[in-house]
This record gives sequence, C-alpha cells and structure tokens, in this order.
Amino acid sequence: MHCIYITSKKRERLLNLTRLLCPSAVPPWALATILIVAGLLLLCCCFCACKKCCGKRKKGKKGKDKVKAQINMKEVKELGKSYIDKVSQGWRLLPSLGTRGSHQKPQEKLGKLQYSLDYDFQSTQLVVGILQAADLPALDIGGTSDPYVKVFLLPEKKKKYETKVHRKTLNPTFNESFTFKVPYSELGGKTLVMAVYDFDRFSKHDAIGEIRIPMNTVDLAHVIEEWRDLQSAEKEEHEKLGDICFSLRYVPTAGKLTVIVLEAKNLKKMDVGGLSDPYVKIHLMQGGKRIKKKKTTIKKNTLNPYYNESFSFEVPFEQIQKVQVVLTVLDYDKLGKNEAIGKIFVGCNATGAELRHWSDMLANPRRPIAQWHTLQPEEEVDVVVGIKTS
Ligand SMILES: *[C@@H]1O[C@H](CO)[C@@H](O)[C@H](O)[C@H]1NC(C)=O
Ligand SMILES: *[C@@H]1O[C@H](CO)[C@@H](O)[C@H](O)[C@H]1NC(C)=O
Ligand SMILES: *[C@@H]1O[C@H](CO)[C@@H](O)[C@H](O)[C@H]1NC(C)=O
Ligand SMILES: [Ca+2]
Repeated sequence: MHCIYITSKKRERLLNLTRLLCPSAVPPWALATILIVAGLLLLCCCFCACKKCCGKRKKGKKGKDKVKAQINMKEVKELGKSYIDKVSQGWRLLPSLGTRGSHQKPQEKLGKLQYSLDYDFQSTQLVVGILQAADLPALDIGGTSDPYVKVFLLPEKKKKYETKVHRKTLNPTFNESFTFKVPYSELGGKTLVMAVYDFDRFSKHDAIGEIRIPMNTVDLAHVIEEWRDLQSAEKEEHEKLGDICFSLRYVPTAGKLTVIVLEAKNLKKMDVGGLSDPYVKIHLMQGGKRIKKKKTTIKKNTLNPYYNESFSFEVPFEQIQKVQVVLTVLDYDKLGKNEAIGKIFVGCNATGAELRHWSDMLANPRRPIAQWHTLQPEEEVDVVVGIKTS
C-alpha cells in the first residue's frame, strides 16, 4: 500500500510538471523531449517502487501471504471505517452505553413494567419482584426485542441482578424476585433501579428504558404491586471507572501482536480510606475462550499508574479477525480477592473507540498505535465478549 501511494503521488507531481511546462505554444520537439523525460522518470519510479515492494516481500514468509494480507487488511479497514462512520455520530452524542434506541425515538412510548416491592422489617430484606412488561418497543430487525431486566440499588452498583432473557417478545412475563439485605435506616438513601435491556448476541445491549424509585418515596408498610411506564435511560451515567492508555502493533508477516500497557488515570478508588494498587491483566480471547494471559506489575497506592510494559502474542494473520484482546484493570488486595476496577476489549467485534483502535492497528501494520480508552464495568464487557460470569 505504501508503495502504491508513493508512485501515484509521484505520477501526479509529474503530471503537474508537464502541465506547467507544456502550454499550447511549446514547439512539438520540446513537448516530445519532456514527455520522453517524464516517461523515463516514471519508469524509474515504478522500478524503484517495485524493488522496494519486492524487497519487503522477500522478508515475509511468502509473497502470496503478503499480497493476501494487504487485500484483507484493506477490507478490514474499510469495514471498520464504514462501521465507525455509521455509529460514531451516535457515540459522540451519547458517550454512555446502550442509549441508542431511546435516543433515536425520544417521544416514543417505551412500554411499561409491573413490579412488586416487599420489605420485611424483621429480616431487613427488600424483595423486588419483576413481574412482567408490556408494549416494549422493538429494537431488533423483525419487530421484536429480547428483553431482560437489571435490578440494583444505587449507590451500590456491584450487586446487580438480572432476570432471564426472554426471546423475541414485546410482552415478557418475568415473574422473578430478587432480595436485597438493607437495614431500614439505610434504605431511605437508596434508589431502586429496574432497567429493561434488549439482549444482543454480538453487540452491546440496548437499554429500552428504566424505572427509578427513590426508596424514601415509598411507603413500605404494605406490599406494593404496580405498573409504571418505563422512562428513557438516557440520563443513566456510567460510574466513572477511569481510563487506560495502551498501544497496539501488529506485524502480519510475523503474526505478532504487541500490546504495550502505557498508563491509566482517574481510576476508581477501591480501597476504603486508601488509594488502589492497580495492575492490568491482558487476555487474548477467541470464541469466548481465554487463549493467553499476561499481566503487568502492581503499582502501589495510586490511581494514576504508569506501566510502559510490553506484551506480545502470536496471532497468525488468518486469526487476527477472530481474536479479541481484553484488558482488565484490577486492584491488588493482600487479603481479599483482587477486584476488577474496569475492563475494555479491542477486536473486530468491538464498537466505537475500541473498534477504531483495532482497525487503525490493522491499517498501519508494524506501527504501534496508542490510544486512550474509558474503562467499562466488568459485567458489561463480559457479556459482549462471551465470558461466563459466576
Ligand atoms: C409466578 O411464580 C409463582 C411462584 O414462583 C407462581 O405461583 C405463579 O403462577 C407464576 N405466575 C406466572 C404468571 O407465571
Ligand atoms: C464477531 O461477530 C460476528 C458477526 O457479528 C460473528 O459472526 C462472530 O462469531 C463474532 N466473533 C466472536 C469471536 O464473537
Ligand atoms: C518505555 O519503555 C521503552 C522500552 O522499554 C523505553 O525505550 C521508553 O523510553 C520508555 N518510555 C518512557 C516514557 O519511559
Ligand atoms: Ca436483541
């Protein structure tokens, strides 16, 4: 690609030159001379370019592979580009996840949800029943959705329940209940969120709508069972988990993928009363399976760690479109289990900034491409990448 670029540019320059030198008044012999010289120059350039190309080709394992690689690369690049062009507008407008559906049709009805609330003062347990939904909007081609409901109590977001996914229906009956243990004195400060999502196998799940109930507005003396209209989830903000910067480099001929974890910033505090001790795990994945695992050193007591650590993976060119690289920032904990702060994955199945990074890497073989990414909640990335969470 590089070679072609040079020749066409030179040819253009030559053409301009001839145009400059060849106004209509020039005698025929001068024109002929110029044309011959130009032709010779062009030939010379072509020869040089070819030599360059061939030289490079010899370095690769097989000339054929290289040619194939270029073609595929172009395809991947174009695919990536077209995809980004399609979604990037939406992404720029709505940096938070899964709000595409609700944004496009702000006036449209989002359907309604029937739920129940039952607080047991003895055991201090709040039981949330997700009963059914009706008149949900269709987000999938074919006029259906695959709805499920996430249930959690803000400000805590860690304990998040999910109902089963109900396939191809706009009026699902969930009939599931979830229990939160919360002392009554703390309940008033919490907000119950019931968010309806549309499941998608290969992309981020779209938020259909949600219901938020500040618990201090609810009379818990008796069991509540009611329908409520779903509201747009647009305002749902992602809890800030932090950002990570890494570079990607791919050498198709050697089948080598190099990830350099550079740094992270504004990481979420995981330790009460202290900073975090962050390190980064890198998984090479294919078809939902972890193929390779590497990790950086641990940086103590910081929310803005600097790593500059390099990791290489063997990925033959035939595989590059099938793999994903998952980076997880974790907080090292001497006592408990190391907790994930946030995650990100790149690959052909990624979206937005992550897909762009991946296609930039493919479009620039042998060159490291660095980019910042915003960390996402572990559960959300796991669902998309196909990792089973316990
Ligand atoms: C919901 O579940 C309860 C018990 O789990 C059952 O008795 C009831 O019939 C179910 N309702 C529907 C509509 O499926
Ligand atoms: C990536 O997405 C394509 C289509 O969206 C799908 O066919 C393929 O299986 C996906 N790959 C992985 C590894 O999930
Ligand atoms: C990062 O590491 C590389 C190689 O280990 C080194 O050459 C480079 O100077 C380092 N960069 C910084 C900014 O420390
Ligand atoms: Ca779907």
